[in-house]
Amino acid sequence: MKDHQSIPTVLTSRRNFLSKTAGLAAAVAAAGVPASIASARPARMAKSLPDDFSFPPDFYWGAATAAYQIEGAANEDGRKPSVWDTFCRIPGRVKNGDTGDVACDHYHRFEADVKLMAELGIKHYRFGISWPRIIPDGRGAVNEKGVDFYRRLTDTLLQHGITPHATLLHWDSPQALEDRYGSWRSREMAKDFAEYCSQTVKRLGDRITDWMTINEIYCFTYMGYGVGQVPPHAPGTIVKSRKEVLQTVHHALLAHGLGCQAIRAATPKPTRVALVVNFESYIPVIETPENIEAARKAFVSEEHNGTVLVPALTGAYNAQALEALGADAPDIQAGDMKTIGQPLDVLGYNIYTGSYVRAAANARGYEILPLPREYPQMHMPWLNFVPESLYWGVRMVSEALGKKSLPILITENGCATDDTVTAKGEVLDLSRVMYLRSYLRNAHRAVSEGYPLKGYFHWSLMDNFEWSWGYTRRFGITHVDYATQRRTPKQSFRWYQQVIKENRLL
Ligand code: GCO
Repeated sequence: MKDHQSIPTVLTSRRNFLSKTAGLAAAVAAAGVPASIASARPARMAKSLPDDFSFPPDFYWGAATAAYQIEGAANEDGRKPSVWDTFCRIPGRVKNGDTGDVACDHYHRFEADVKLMAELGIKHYRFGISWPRIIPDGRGAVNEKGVDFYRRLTDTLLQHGITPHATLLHWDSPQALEDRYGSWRSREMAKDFAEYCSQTVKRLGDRITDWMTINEIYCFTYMGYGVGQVPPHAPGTIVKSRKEVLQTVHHALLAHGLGCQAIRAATPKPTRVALVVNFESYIPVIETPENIEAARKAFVSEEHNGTVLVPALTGAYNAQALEALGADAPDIQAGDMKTIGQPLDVLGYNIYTGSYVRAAANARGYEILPLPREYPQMHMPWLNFVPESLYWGVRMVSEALGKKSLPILITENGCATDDTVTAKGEVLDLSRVMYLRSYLRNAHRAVSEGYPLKGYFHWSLMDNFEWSWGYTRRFGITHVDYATQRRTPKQSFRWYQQVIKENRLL
């Protein structure tokens, strides 16, 4: 409590004040003091300390899922296969040969799942719409039965006071387009995606006004077509050259741009359009001006951000990233970059981990630091515990890309833990609570310092089909017993429920 008493009570500006108290939060965190203790201030001090880890009253609390990961009903009501249905059937691609055929059976259980969301207290829900449910052949006839499912789902959400945020493509593109022209290898894909957006928004735009075009372009392009690696992502085509991989990225960006235009042209109501990116976050290993500058440089010029986030937000690939690609840079047609750089209403940010950087006397001016073998990791080989990544990712959109007032939503954040149900029927996922508390503290820091972070969607509402990991990895705050489809809220669900209720970090 000694630290608290040293907080000055007279300060010149709100921003200064909040950043000082946020600094304190970080110090408390570093000292390993639980936030609940940190915020339990003596009553006499309460008034002079406006910052008790609370969030602005209009901050969005939500949870996220994706169509293929939860819906199941793969062959019902006219849906045809997506590239993931096919990929799952290639031996050795997905653990245990798991598929999304049944997944969480959300297609049939959505009413109970929406009740669960209401119990959690979220007012915002991000979910995926399945392209092969709406247009089973990828192009051409619309399957109205598929549309009806999303009508029923969104009506139920709205009845419970939950705003739907729909992602139009979360990786499950129609297999028919893979068969026709190799999906993202063709420019045709961008046009077909835009038409799908248009048809969907025409039909559902009366009840959905928050749209997200595409989820994580990096994953289904770089990892779906990777040269020289076994791609862990559908369609799993190994193309001949790196240039062809970059071309799939370019086509996906184009699809996003054309999709934005199509949504805006088709919507019957004012709408907000977002792109969801899992851009990389670089954390200055020590917060000095030199290292912050190093983080800024890495943020814009490393290949992943330089070829996805940067063109989407600025309408140009990062020059250094392009230079590093050399002859592998994608072919760009006249007008493409303008289409790609459509103004966005919101940026969706999926953040799980990050890398530490420091200034270096090399041509790039920075170096990315390797993590030691014993660095803490969640139940996934890529998921290093780097809570500051959330703060630095948000900050760099302002600082490195100049997008100081572009609203940002954390559209995914969470972790896999090795959960089991106890004899008492509980799931005590305390490592997830630890993870969330630490990442949300960094969300709080970003908001406190005035960065335009407007909301947070936890990944995920419930355990689900974790792509090439099948059902062997659990990211939910609700446990799913896949044999019975029984849902059990975990300890983290109860914790998040209370955070939402009090609108502050606990
Ligand atoms: C992603 C996807 C999600 C995953 C989640 C955990 O970020 O990879 O958007 O569908 O399930 O991220 O890996």
